[in-house]
Amino acid sequence: MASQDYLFAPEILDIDLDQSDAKFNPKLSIADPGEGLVVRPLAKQDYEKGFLQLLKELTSVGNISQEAWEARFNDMKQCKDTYFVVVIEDTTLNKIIGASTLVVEKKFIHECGKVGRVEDVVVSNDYRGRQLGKLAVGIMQPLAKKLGCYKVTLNCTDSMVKYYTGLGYKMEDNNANFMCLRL
Ligand code: 16G
Repeated sequence: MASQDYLFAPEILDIDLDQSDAKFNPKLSIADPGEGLVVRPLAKQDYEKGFLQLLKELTSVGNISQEAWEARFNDMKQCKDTYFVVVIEDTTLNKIIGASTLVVEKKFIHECGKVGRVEDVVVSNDYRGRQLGKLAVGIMQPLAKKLGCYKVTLNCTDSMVKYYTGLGYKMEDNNANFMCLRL
């Protein structure tokens, strides 16, 4: 296989899922996420592996040319230590079937602290029942910790609140409202 251009160094995913509030039964690890599956950073070559088609299961994606894809990928890669798009590939089909993103936001508050934002979590409907949603979200916690974040946040629909609560996320008393102004 031609060498892959990864968004971030694969060694960064050398983390222990046991440090996540998400509990797996049967046990899963990043090195062994299930038969035929691999967890790794997004690669430039994933344009050919259905990454954008997968995102369409989450929301609108539109038509993205290979040129536009590569430009955005390069931009994200250049923003060092900021974008961590993690994918789950079914290597038997060369297809991306799950993904989640950690965006690391640098702050002045909390002594120049960092906040991890979990974004664009999606697992193909065809792979339900294999704990892969839990895996995609569960990875983000030890990853954010390893990258020095003091908290991880996400926004979701009302129907998903219970799901994320089960993975350790809480509505904070004075800070639970996600507000949005669409442009
Ligand atoms: C969900 C996603 C968010 C994504 C948004 C897209 C998670 C935890 N949350 O809220 O990351 O950006 O959907 O919705 O995956 P939009 O197309 O309305 O912006």
